[in-house]
Amino acid sequence: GHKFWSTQPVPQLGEDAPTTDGYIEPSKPPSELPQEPSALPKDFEWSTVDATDDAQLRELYELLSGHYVEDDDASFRFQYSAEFLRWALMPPGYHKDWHVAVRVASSKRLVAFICAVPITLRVRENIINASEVNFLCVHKKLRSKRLTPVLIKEVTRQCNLKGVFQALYTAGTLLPTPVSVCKYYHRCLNVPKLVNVRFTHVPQNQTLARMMRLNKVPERPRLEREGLREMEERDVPEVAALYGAYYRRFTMALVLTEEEVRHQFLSGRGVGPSEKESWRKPRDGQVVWTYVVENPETHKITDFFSFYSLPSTIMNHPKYNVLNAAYLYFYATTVGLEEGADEDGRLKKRLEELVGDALIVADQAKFDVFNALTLMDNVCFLQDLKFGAGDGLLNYYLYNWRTSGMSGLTAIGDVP
Ligand code: YNC
Ligand code: MG
Repeated sequence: GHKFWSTQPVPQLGEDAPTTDGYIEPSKPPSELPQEPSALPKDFEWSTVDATDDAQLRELYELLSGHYVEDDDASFRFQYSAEFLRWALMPPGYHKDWHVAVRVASSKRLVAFICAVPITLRVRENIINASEVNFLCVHKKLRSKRLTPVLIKEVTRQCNLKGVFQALYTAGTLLPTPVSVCKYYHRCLNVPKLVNVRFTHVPQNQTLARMMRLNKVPERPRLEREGLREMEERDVPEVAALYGAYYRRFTMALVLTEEEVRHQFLSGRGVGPSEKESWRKPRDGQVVWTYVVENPETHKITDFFSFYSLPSTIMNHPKYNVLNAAYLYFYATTVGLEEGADEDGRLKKRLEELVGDALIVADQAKFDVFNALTLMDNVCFLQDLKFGAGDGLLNYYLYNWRTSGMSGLTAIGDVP
């Protein structure tokens, strides 16, 4: 049984699918909310991580790189960079109170963390002022002490105090109750390294050389002649409009303002000169890569794609200690979407061109592997672009919102 989750406003496992969408518990006025956080075990105290302070970001980086999510056989552990954390924790309208930390009272050492950031979420026709909860982490020495429910209740209280009563979150763990489940897919780029660190293996009927040949990608993006270039500040309004039009097609999606588009696609780009050939060289601290296609005649933006950098620590390997992984992020196109129909497969072909170019940019930027989930329109191109199914799943959850499972297209998650 779920001692904690059975008390929370989430659909319980095995419950009948709802017939209408809506909240589970009504919102409360501030006066009815607990004014103080719950008590922590003796020797610990509530705190925050100030994401504007590099020293505190560094502390969070240290906690997560030692204690955050690992794969099933403890070979790889996510290693979010400090720059990534700054980008993820400080979107437009972020609240520092939502970056909830637990510290040792005497030493102030950071031992647990959870955070929320504001989002606008559309689920079917409902637009929800919600939060996205992420980076829940408890130091390995403090596991199985029921600290997690205390952290979740505190981040919930902080969201409630700002008038937010719904949340979106993902986890590899199965909890009550996913709205959607995605599978991870992987596109090998640096085959010898991936084989060496046992991320993948050479199939029996193959050789390493053949596997390398099969996975080789061209050196220059194919859409360069059609106007592929890095996204710039002046593209924000058009990219926002393109995003809005494309994501209307999905059952569940984030709603992004222009300010949020700027943050998601430009602010995580790191520092350094912006050169014409910059797709060849990552900038210092670059977290996100965003490319647009500008039609050379009309100068309209017809497509964009983005991916982000999330390395993993390779545990116990004599030669390599970091796996450089790129993750497909948002993308959109206008090609093949006229009338909403795609009878001749133009959308599929265009997405193959776009994501194919994302692979080339990622390969030039020295990523070892390119990952994607079975969400949005990804399923239509994963196979032809030589992605292979991984064994990881990612469950998507909504807090205090009832909706039936997401069959068909969703921008966040896809029921298998
Ligand atoms: C998890 N990932 O089931 P029951 S994902 C939520 N998300 O409760 P204890 C989780 N709940 O079943 P431990 C969870 N994992 O008895 C476990 N639980 O009802 C539940 N790993 O607590 C679990 N990060 O403290 C059980 O467990 C209760 O010491 C047990 O700690 C768990 O960020 C954890 O995977 C995950 O650091 C912190 O293992 C620890 O084992 C750890 O005794 C490595 O807890 C890192 C890791 C999780 C990544 C993520 C999303 C989190 C979402 C949290 C839910 C948010 C709800 C919405 C709140 C805002 C609402 C508004 C408005
Ligand atoms: Mg615990």
